Order: sequence, then C-alpha cells, then structure tokens
Amino acid sequence: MKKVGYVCVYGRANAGKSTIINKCLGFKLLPVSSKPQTTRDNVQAIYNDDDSQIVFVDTPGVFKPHGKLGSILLRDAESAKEGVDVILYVIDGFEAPNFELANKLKDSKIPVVIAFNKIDLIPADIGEERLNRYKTILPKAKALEISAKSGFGIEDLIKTLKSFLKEGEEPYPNGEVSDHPKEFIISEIIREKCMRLLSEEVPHSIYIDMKALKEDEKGMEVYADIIVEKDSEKAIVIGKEGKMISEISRFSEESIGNYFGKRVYVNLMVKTIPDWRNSDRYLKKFGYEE
Ligand SMILES: Nc1nc2c(ncn2[C@@H]2O[C@H](COP(=O)(O)OP(=O)(O)OP(=O)(O)O)[C@@H](O)[C@H]2O)c(=O)[nH]1
Ligand SMILES: [Mg+2]
Repeated sequence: MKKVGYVCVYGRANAGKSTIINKCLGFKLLPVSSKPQTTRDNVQAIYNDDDSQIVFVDTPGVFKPHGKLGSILLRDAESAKEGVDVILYVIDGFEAPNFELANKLKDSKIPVVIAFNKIDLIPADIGEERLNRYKTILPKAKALEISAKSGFGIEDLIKTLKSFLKEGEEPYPNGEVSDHPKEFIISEIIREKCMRLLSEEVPHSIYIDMKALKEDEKGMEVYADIIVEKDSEKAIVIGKEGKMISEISRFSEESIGNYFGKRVYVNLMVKTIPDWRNSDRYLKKFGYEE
C-alpha cells in the first residue's frame, strides 16, 4: 500500500504556494502570477509516485480582505487547514518577516512543515536569521529552505511531507490530477493570462465564466466570458483595436494547447457585471458560497 494523505498549503498571498505545488507535480496545473491573490479557490492537486499519493490543497493567500469575495477567500484559506495530515506553511523569505500566521499555527494539533521559499533572492545569512525567528515561534515544526523557482529543496520537501503520511487507500486511484474538472483548469489558465497581462486593480475584478467547450481527438474550442466590474475595465481588457483581448486569447490558446496536447481555439467576450464581488447572487452563481 502507498503512503497517502492531504497537505494544506497555507501562507500569505504571493509566498509561492501554487509555484511549489506545480514544482512538486512536475507540471503546471495551478495559476501563478506576481500579483497577490492569484489563487481564488481551494484546489486539490494530486501528486503520485511509486510509493505515495499526496493530495495538495492549494489555498488563496492570506491577505487583508477587500469586500465580500475577499472575506470568502480568507475563510476558505483558514478552513482548508482543518482535517488535513500536514500543514505546509509557506513563507516568502524575501519579504520582511511577518509572524501573524506563525502565531496562528502555534497551537496547531496538525503537524506543521515550514517551506522557507525564494531563498534564491536573499543572502544565506539573512535567510538563516529570518528563518530562525520563525522557528522560535514554531519550535516543533520541521523547516526547509527552498526555491520553488529553481527547484532547490523540492525533493527534500516531498520526502519530508511523506514522512508524515500513513499507508492507506489512495483518495484518487484513477490518475486524476485535480478534484476540479477540465473546464475549471481551462478557466484558470485564461484568468492567469489576465492576471499577468493586465495591470493595477483590473485583474482582481475578473471572473472567467466558461460558456462552452467543444472537443474531439485533434482539437478544442473554448468559449468563455471575461467578467469585469466596470465599463472602464471592459475597455482595458479589450484594448486598443482589440489588441489586449487578442493577446489574452493567443497566450491562452498556447498554454491550454500545451497542457492538453491539442490545437486550441479560444473565443472570449468581455462583459460588465457591476460590483459582482459584492453581489450575493453572482458570488453564488460563480461558486463562492457565503
Ligand atoms: N525568485 C523566486 N520567485 C518565486 C519563487 N517561488 C515563487 N516565486 C514567484 O512568486 C510569485 C507568486 O507565486 P505564486 O505561486 O502565485 O504565489 P501564491 O502563494 O500561490 O500566491 P496567491 O495565490 O496569490 O496567494 C510569482 O511571481 C512566482 O514566480 C522562488 O522560489 N523564487
Ligand atoms: Mg496561489
């Protein structure tokens, strides 16, 4: 029997949680961007090897919440820590230390593993000094220095996580990579392109509403609406002479195509739904239950 279990990946926004999971999986499943609050859902990502199955639960980064959607995301991140086998607490080593979450984890009954990430960006002595301050708060936690970007420490991290798991039935016996359907993975790829290509506040007001997915052996056709909150944002997403929306489509086609190994056509429409992130009706429609 394999060693199996659930690992909640928890930490502040932009710490590198989704990047770490992608690196462990060996392929890119989850959206990553340099803007905080890229992840919006607790998504399970399934790692498999010969002797183990680790279900990573990616979470929205902890951040001062704005509006109703922000509060829902914060609640989701906090609740993901319950019922797992290990909490992987990801720290951005480059950022000035912030001990709020470490203090929250102090009394955790679930084992905590610290991934002190982005060590490629800081001198070793500064990293060590910073990490030691976290270790003082969480003396029982196992701590590893890693760089999700370069892959340094990832193998060790997987080994460490496995040491906390027990033998049992695999939660996902059929080679699934996620608990979310294909449509969700596609919508997240499109949203990631928006996060990366658009500036300022626009990316945060975006929701990708999948309309249709047509597929055969050779190709895929994706039809989706990009929802924004204001007409001014709609104009930015469309861009001058439709330049931005065609960039978003082109990058999405490339990434979705690489992921599924098929030719992909993406058709996007932009729609305004005023203040959807504070609307009970739309939050519910888009899957964010209060
Ligand atoms: N230099 C460096 N950058 C990293 C490393 N890990 C992640 N990053 C970058 O940090 C940024 C945030 O990464 P994400 O994986 O989206 O972070 P996250 O914690 O999932 O963020 P949210 O989903 O917003 O909470 C991206 O620009 C990554 O490329 C690392 O080890 N080194
Ligand atoms: Mg993320």
